[in-house]
Amino acid sequence: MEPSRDFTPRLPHIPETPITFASKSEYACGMLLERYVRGFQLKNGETFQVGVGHNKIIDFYVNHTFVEYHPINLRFEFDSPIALRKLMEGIKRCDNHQKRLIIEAIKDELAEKYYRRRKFLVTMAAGKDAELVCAFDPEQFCKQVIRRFGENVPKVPVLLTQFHNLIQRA
Ligand SMILES: [Mn+2]
Repeated sequence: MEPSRDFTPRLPHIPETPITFASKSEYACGMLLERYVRGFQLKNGETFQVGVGHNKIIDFYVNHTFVEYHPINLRFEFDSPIALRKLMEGIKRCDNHQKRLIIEAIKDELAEKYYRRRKFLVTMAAGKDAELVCAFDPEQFCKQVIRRFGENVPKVPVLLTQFHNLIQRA
């Protein structure tokens, strides 16, 4: 049988690969890494979901750098539902500008705390020179990871469109 000439390789669908993604956005991150970083391939435990001890894993290992994609969602980040309720109640009557500043400040602080906790684990597992990049939204991931490690990478707005298309397709 002749191989079909109109065969075009496609990205693997999630169920066809032994790799399982925690979320659609993590899937998008993984696909962009494979698309743009030369030689990068998702491999469980090696370049993807890499154990760093204490039952913790880091999403990706790219060019000798640990990469964690972790969007900050206050509803999941707050350990205390009472504290979250107080915060939401407290900012109810603030104007939008004040609301945005308060939420942003809390998100920034939680992101910083998250980074420090993860950096500690990475240091314990791989030494003090091990680098960790935490991206807290798609734009940071595109800028700090894909633009940095990729080759022939389009500009950030184009990358972001691809990111969102991948999420749709996942
Ligand atoms: Mn993650």
